[in-house]
Amino acid sequence: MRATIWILLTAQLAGATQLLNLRAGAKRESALDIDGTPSKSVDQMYTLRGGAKEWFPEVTPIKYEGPDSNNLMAFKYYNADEVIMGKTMKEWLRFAVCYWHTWRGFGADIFGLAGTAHRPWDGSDMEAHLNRVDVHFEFCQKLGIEYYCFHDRDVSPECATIEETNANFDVIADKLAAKQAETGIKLLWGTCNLFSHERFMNGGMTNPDVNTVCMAASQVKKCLDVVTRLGGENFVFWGGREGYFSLLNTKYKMEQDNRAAFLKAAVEYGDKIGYKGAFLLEPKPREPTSHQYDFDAETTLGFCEHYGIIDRFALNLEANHATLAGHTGEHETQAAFARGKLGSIDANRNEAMLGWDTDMFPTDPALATYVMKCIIEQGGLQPGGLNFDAKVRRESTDIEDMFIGHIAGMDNYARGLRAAAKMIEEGAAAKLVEDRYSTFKTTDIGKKFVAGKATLEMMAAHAAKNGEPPQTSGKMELAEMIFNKHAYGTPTY
Ligand code: XLS
Ligand code: CA
Ligand code: CA
Repeated sequence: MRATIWILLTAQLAGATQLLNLRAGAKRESALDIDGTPSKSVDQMYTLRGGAKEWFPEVTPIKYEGPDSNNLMAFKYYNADEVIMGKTMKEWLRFAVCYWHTWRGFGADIFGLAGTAHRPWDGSDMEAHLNRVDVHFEFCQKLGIEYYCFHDRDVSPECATIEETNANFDVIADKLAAKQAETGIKLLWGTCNLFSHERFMNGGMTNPDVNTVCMAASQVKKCLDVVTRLGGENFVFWGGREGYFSLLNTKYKMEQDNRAAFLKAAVEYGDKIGYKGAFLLEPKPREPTSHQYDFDAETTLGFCEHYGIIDRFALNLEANHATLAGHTGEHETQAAFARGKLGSIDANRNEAMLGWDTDMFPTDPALATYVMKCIIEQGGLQPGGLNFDAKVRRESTDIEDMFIGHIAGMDNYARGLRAAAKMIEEGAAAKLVEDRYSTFKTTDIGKKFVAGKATLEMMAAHAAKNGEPPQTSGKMELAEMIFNKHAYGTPTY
């Protein structure tokens, strides 16, 4: 059975490589600069040599060329070492490439399970897994991205026994460690896939069968070992199947209790083995379950507070999950920021006309500006970062598109950083908000109220004495005008 699959895969791989070479020829003319002149680097990159030492031989490291550049394969706003408000851009932004969409995604959707993308690094045997490590680090290096993120099962296969699975994970970890040392690229976070295997159809941490909960525990234990070994700066829990489809077969409270017990056990184990990173929970309201327990930022923080684990967890937020919850990415960022729990960002965006998780590259200047404003105000995102949990559209089948998606996302956030810094330096936006709440600072009753010392009688007496307050404009259009001036302003800075 395995041998047959392997033969099929090999044949498919050979076919895919050929196909790419064919596409190579066909696509040459389309590799143009914005102004229509042929771009040498884009043109040449189609000559892919799958399996050769260099996977993207014609792509030279992407450079900053400034806002006036017409080169598609250059940064217009991201200038890694430029200092903005006391930190370099790369320190503020801490970009990461995600392993799952980038190397294991193939353009599948629910109406096209076979996908559309044929990559020379596809394959499911150990050789393919090891090859992908090379592909990955070369890609990160060429983009100048210094971090990456993975699920255990993205980097390493699930085998017949736990022993075999873990042994293979160690082999991959050896290579990841060697490549990290060679390139200086670091692990932003690791996580466990507790949702794809059929054993997790009823959940991982919240499975109704304790034997399956233990399978999840075994996976988390191993992944924590590997992430610790690789110096991972965060460990993420995203509970894709930690929720329910039907309340009629679900012990709601017990599942929440179990999840808290599981998370406590994971933190304890991390402490025991000397894991130094942060623990993050990633909210998402639904999909694949109809209700996921970590619904949104507030719900997740409430859960942590209720179970006494709030000091050990922060949030990893994703814009597309925010919109699924009926919020905006801005709202979720602010909700976490306000509680001092803005841990890391999965930088993507949703498609407004669709109701599911589209994980598109983050190209919205307003969202990037708002997120970067919060990040600047909290003095940075470290140990978190901006992870591109994003995939090229299933129609974007060229390898070039993977570079372009990342370049566009990086430039958008770099532009957001520049815009947010200007807005903060200018001060008009902050002044508008400060003025709006000024009575809490300028009146005795306001100061007492903020200090928690105003009784209801005191406040009623104040109202009786003061009478009707003057009408004060909320200045919403002005706030938007100031914000847009920066977020969408002429990009000359
Ligand atoms: C899925 C999530 C997932 C997490 C990591 O919707 O975004 O990819 O980021 O498990
Ligand atoms: Ca995510
Ligand atoms: Ca997602």
